Amino acid sequence: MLENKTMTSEDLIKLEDEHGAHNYHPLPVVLAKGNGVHVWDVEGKQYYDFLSAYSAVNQGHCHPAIVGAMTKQAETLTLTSRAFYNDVLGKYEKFITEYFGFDKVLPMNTGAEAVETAIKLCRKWAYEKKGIDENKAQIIVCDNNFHGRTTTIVSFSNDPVANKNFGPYTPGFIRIPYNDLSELERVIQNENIAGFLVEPIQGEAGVMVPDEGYLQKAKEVCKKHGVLFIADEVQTGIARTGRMLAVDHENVKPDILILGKAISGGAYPVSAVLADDQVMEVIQPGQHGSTFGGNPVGAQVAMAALTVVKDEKLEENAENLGVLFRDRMNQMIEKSDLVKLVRGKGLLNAIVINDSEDSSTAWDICVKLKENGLLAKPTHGNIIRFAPPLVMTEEQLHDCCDIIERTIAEFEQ
Ligand code: IF1
Repeated sequence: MLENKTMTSEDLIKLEDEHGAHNYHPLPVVLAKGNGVHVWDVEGKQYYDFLSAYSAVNQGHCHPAIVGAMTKQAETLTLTSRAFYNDVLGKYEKFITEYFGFDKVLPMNTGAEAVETAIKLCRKWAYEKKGIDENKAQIIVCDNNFHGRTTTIVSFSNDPVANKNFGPYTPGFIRIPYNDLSELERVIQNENIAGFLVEPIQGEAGVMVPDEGYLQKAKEVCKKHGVLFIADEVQTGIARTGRMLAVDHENVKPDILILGKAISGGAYPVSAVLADDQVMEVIQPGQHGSTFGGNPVGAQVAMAALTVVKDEKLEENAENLGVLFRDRMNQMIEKSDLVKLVRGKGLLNAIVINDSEDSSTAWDICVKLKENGLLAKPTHGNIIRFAPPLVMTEEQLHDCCDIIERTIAEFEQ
């Protein structure tokens, strides 16, 4: 047996390198512990976490209410499959549908599975309710989308890193520019359009915030043409952008809502697809499912995690700290040649480095940030995403902005 306590970060990185597939290129830090906004590496060094496991840990690391709910349920009943009922799922389904205001939920585990579920649901609805001819349904998606890693989802990505040599690709998707209503209106004329799948803020693309009114108008256009508006809130949901859902900023109710990541506070893989009856009723027994989806541990974890968001007023905190963060960054940018701009909503933000996309500056800054006690990850070459847990205090955020400012200054010379 390998003894963790006798191994250094270097040893553990080497282990992964030798025995794990090389499908990631992590920052060279090996984490061993987390609590709230902080994580600690194997050597005991403390960091602020400014990634939050890609916005899964909005409630902070190892939140006692979430971990408590998880361990209590894990000691009682972990999994029954959906061949039998369990005594938690129904309570969770009532809880989450009331929480988000939909008739029904379809529980899954990962974000990609929930996106797949939404695609299947949309297509089935199109054939059985809208009357599109079999196998003709098309779903509109956006350039630079990120919705997960399955073969169907990467089929409609335009990122060659995500889809090159994974073909043949699943047909049935039409890609249009993000934040472009006239293209949406043009393409939606096609009578075979079943749905419009969109991220309310594009995460992987570099925290691209659309123009105000885009989501509301897009929803109107969909409604006018009998097309389902499908919001992927896997990353933007659960108070991350300063509202429970990013679509709440524009008072939009999606026809299909996709949730993942932070509905479990990062404690356990839980995802969900929500819709009203006229859509969800097209799914009948045997037509879709998952061994783990709707398991009692996940159900308890999600109820606890969503309760924490309300009890601790995380929407409000994300909104307020977001304003403060972008203020501090803008003050820094005024004096900086290296950082071009900051953008985002709530605590989903990014800074753009004044450098070419293929330079290593953003990566080098993240390595330096790590040395200075803050963990963040570059996206698309010259962009650094900043997404701390939403349980951060104002004082901690100022401390973090000081670290970022100091680190950037080291690169300016
Ligand atoms: C990785 C990004 C974040 C997502 C949206 C569905 C999924 C995701 C809008 C799939 C997942 C992840 C996965 C993670 C990197 C990551 C990410 F950089 F790619 F954009 F969050 F910022 N819809 N996002 O963002 O959810 O199946 O992973 O549970 O390592 O690939 P999943």
